[in-house]
Amino acid sequence: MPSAREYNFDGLVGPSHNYAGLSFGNVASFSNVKSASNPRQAALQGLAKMRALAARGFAQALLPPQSRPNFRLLRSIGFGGTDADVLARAYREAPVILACAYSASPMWTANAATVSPSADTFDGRTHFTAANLNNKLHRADEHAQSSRTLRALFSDEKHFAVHAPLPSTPAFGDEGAANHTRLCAEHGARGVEFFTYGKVEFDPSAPSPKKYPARQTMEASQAIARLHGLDAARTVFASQNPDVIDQGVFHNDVIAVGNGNVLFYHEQAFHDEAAVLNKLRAALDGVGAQLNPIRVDTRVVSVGDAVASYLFNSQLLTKPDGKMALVIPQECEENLAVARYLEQLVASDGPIDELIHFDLRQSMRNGGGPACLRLRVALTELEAGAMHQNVIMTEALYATLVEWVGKYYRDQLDPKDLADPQLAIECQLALEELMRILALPGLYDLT
Ligand code: SUG
Repeated sequence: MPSAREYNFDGLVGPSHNYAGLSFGNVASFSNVKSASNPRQAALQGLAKMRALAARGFAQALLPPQSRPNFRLLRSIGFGGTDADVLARAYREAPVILACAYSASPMWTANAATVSPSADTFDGRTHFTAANLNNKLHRADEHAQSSRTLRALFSDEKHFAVHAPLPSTPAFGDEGAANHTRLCAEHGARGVEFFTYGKVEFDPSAPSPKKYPARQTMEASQAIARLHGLDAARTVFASQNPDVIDQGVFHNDVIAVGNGNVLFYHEQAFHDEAAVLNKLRAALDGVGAQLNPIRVDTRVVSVGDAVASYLFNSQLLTKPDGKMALVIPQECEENLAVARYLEQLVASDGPIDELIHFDLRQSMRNGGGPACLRLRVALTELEAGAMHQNVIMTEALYATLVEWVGKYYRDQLDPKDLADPQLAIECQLALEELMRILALPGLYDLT
């Protein structure tokens, strides 16, 4: 069995990062609507996380932002003329749709795709499917660039397969890795792929939320598992608890995270907790691993505290000594119940013995914590060598990108700024230079 490392591909925050309240069901997005954002700070906060984790020896790379505003979207719905005409009329007649076209949401790369490492798939290649994200207008077109980006980074078909996204229709609502976790003895070994969903499109009697939308369907999860050629004995599907979706858990990664043989989760995460644990135990047994569940009880941390602090939207990273570090947002330290819980967690002699916290406030205010900001791709040494190298985080790349951000990013964006045609030009210039920095000349179609 070749050994493998888990690369975390963090989303580089784009220059149009703003707060438009576009995600019904995502509490932070809704509560910060129309406040001023700071794209420069957002990008620097994300880069600081990448740099610090790379410096600690974790395998760290990035996924570039997408081209904004999305003129294709605006023109397809009848806004015509010059680019400046399109922006002016869209701002006048449909400001929310203009905000959708400007959203920097591709920064949350956990939603970019679902990834199955080569150890799990029928043909021994790493499989990717970009998520259609069809539940929200501002995210529904991301898959086109996400697929293009993945094909550019993972172009060697001997090692990688990039599938077309699922059909963009409610039955196949797919939100990528935000509802997918892989459990295993070690990254290079065969693992168990664990898919969670919020509703079953064709079974109205199945559990589903009442207030907020369920973004991932069972039908989508099953389709991905088929496309990636996963073995049924090593694949587990489970329903989220619809009641927590209605409390703001719009993706399972807001209430659970897995790494290695550890599943760190909230008592109320799943519709049927006991069945989930039994299935995971049995499947892991088949790959010679033993499930290590870390359950957080409601009486210790309420669902409300979990959503407010993003305790579970953390990254669980295996360190060279085999112990794990939990990468958390600063908000966890500011929530009394969560901070107290974490203190006791790292002292408990369990698998998690360290907390690494980051200030990711710019992203958090749109409902994106450490885990939303990264896509995990476990790669063998051979596969890592076959991917595009210039997206791997190094001190040199960090320094170049900090300078690039300083040159192109504004430090304040108000809702009215989206009408400024200069902003669109700045965004385009920034990406043109980024293509050079990352040595990806055909990355964007900027025609
Ligand atoms: O899809 N927020 C994102 C946050 C994604 C978090 N991802 C994971 N949990 N994996 C979303 O709801 C807000 C945009 C705005 O309101 O301006 C937004 O899209």
